[in-house]
Amino acid sequence: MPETANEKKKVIFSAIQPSGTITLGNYLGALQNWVKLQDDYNCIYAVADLHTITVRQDPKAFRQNILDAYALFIACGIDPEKSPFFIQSHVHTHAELAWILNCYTQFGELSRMTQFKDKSQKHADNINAGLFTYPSLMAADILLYQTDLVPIGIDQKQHLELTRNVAERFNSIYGSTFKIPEAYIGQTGAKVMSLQDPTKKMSKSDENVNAWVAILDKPDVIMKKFKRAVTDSDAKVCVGEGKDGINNLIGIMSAVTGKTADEITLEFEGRGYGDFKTAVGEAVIEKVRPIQERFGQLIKNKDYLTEQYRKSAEFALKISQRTLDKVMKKIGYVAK
Ligand code: ATP
Ligand code: LTN
Repeated sequence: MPETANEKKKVIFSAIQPSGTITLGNYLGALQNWVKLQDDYNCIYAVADLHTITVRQDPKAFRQNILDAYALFIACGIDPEKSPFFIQSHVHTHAELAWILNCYTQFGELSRMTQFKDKSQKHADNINAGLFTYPSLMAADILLYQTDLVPIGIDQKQHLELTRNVAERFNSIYGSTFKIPEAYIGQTGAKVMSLQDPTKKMSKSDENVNAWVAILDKPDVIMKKFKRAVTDSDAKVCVGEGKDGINNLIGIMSAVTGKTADEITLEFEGRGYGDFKTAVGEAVIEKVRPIQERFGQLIKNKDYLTEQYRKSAEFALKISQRTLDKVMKKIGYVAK
């Protein structure tokens, strides 16, 4: 991509943490959009492994999760030849700009982040400074590439707002330095909910494994999780108030099949929840089958993966260094 990229296309940047197995929520809410955007934009994607150590990781599992995520995203359709796709810790400008942005971000702003509040409750024994300043690193990721659009799920909107505020603040002190990015929220699968508590988002760090479906879950596991999904006592397959579980299953069905909620309601008229849950399970299994096959081949091909993440990191460094140099010069640092 780099050489042939159309300069006029808008720049897209996004990243996902390799904090465990990638879920159906990640796929429908984020990855599926990333894949679609590749033709119309200059996309740059990353595995955000620096963010991940805000929660303690086991080194061996962490290394595997990073490589698995890298291979899985390619299996889902990210093409690193078209869209540079790198590992965040391989590109040193991210940590450097994050430090600088920390000094332009207020304590009060960071204290208001709901992800920080949620995660400090969940990890009460390790409320580290990195967890608190996490949004500055995310802002650095985005701003380094003069990004126009950031495809994210609704849960990340607050972080993007903060990124915009920090960028505007910096620009107003030093003159135009950063492009002000906008959120890009896909229509389908914007928020996939937990299968066990459909008022909460499906999250890969949920301790209840039945709450989420991993893209790499075996077909029988996927089916079991859907069969156990929490619903209601209404027994009618339709979107409605107080029907969070069914609303979520209809949303998932719609996102994986492309059918509308009305079409799904019509199809399942007069049929029970059991039938519907099985059908959703089957549709999801069909959706992930080719991805799983491709993942199986890719993860064995270490040379290919290494070549791709090295090439992409080289490209990302070149682009991001320009922004970092500009920032440092404006602040008053002495040139090397
Ligand atoms: P964690 O449990 O570690 O917080 P997560 O599963 O919530 O992880 P993230 O790594 O925070 O996932 O998110 C990766 C991307 O997937 C983000 O763009 C996020 O908005 C999107 N995403 C995560 N969960 C969902 C969900 N349930 N529905 C839709 N999009 C989601
Ligand atoms: N914080 C995000 C992951 C993330 C990201 C980014 C998303 C890290 N850096 C830059 C978009 C742009 C998350 O937890 N989903």
